[in-house]
Amino acid sequence: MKNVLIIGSTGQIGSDLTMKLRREIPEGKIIAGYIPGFEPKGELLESGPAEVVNVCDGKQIADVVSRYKVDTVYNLAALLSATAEKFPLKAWDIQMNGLINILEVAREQKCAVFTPSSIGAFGPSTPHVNTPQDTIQRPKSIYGVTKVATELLSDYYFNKYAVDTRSVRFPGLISYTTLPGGGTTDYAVEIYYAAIKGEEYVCPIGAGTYMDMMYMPDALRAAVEIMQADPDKFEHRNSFNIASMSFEPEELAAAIRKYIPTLKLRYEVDPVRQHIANSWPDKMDDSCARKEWGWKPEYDLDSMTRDMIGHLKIKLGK
Ligand code: VAH
Repeated sequence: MKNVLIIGSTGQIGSDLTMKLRREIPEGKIIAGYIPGFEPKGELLESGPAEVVNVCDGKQIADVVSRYKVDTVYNLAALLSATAEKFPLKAWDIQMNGLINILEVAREQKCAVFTPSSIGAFGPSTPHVNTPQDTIQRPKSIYGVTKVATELLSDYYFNKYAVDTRSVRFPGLISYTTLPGGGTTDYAVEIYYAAIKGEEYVCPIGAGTYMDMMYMPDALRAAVEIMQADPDKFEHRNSFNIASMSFEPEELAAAIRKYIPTLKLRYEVDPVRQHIANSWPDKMDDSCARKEWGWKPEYDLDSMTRDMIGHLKIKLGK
C-alpha cells in the first residue's frame, strides 16, 4: 500500500484509519475522501490531502483514483444499522450502488478494495455462539442485507475480474476519538462518556444482550494487516470473522466501575436496536482469520476500559 483513498474518512473508523495510515506510510499519499457537510477538520485536514468523494458518483471516484495513482481504496461509506432502518433506500444506494461504483473503478484502474462487513451480516437463524466463518446469513435488517450483498459482490469482482477485494466482519467498535452515529452498538461508547461526565447512563440495549465488541486500535490494525497479508494463504476474502471480546451492558458497566465506581445505569430499551441486537451473534469464531493472515486481538475489556477512560478524561477535560 502506498497511495490510499479512504472514502468516508470523517466517520468513526475513517477518521482514525486515515491518521494511522498517514503515520505508518509517510512516503505515501493518504487521501481523506469526504462529502460536503462532513468535511475533515483539524489534524485530519492539515496532515494530508482531502478530496470530495461521493460513492454515488463513479466519475468522481475514478478521477481521484487516477490523479493520485491510488493503489488501495478503503470503502467506509455506510449508514449504520439503526439509521439504515429509517432510510433503507438511502442505505442501499450508499452501500450497494456506491460499492459497485468503487469496484468498477478498481477493475479499470487495478486497485485493491477493502469494504468492511459486520456482525450485522448474520441473522436470528445464525448460530449465536462461536458463529462459524461459513454459516447461514439471513439478516433481518437492511444494514445486514447490504453487508451480505457487499460480501457477495466483492467476492464476485475478485472471481470474475481478479479485483483484489478483502474484508473483515467488524464487531461493534469502541473508540474515544469519533463518536459512532446510528449504530446498535453505540451504547458501548456512550456509556464511557456518561461515566466520565458523572451522568446516569440510560441504556437502549437490555441487560443480558451479548454482542461481539472490539477496541478501535485492534480494528484498525485488522483493516491494515489484512490488506498487507499474503493472499496466497487466503481460503476466504469477503469476509473474515474477527473477534476480541463479547459482553453485555452490565458487564461493561462493572468494568467501568472498577475505575469510576459512581457510574449509574438504567434501561430504556429501544425496540428497533434491541431487535437488531437480538439477531446478531454473541461471539464469533475467528479461527480462519487467525489461520489465514495471523489475526490476533491485543485488547480485552479491562485494558480497553483503562485506555478509554484515560483518553476520555483528557478529551473531556476531567
Ligand atoms: C452498528 N456499529 O451498530 C455498527 C456495527 C457491528 C455493529 O455495524 O450498526
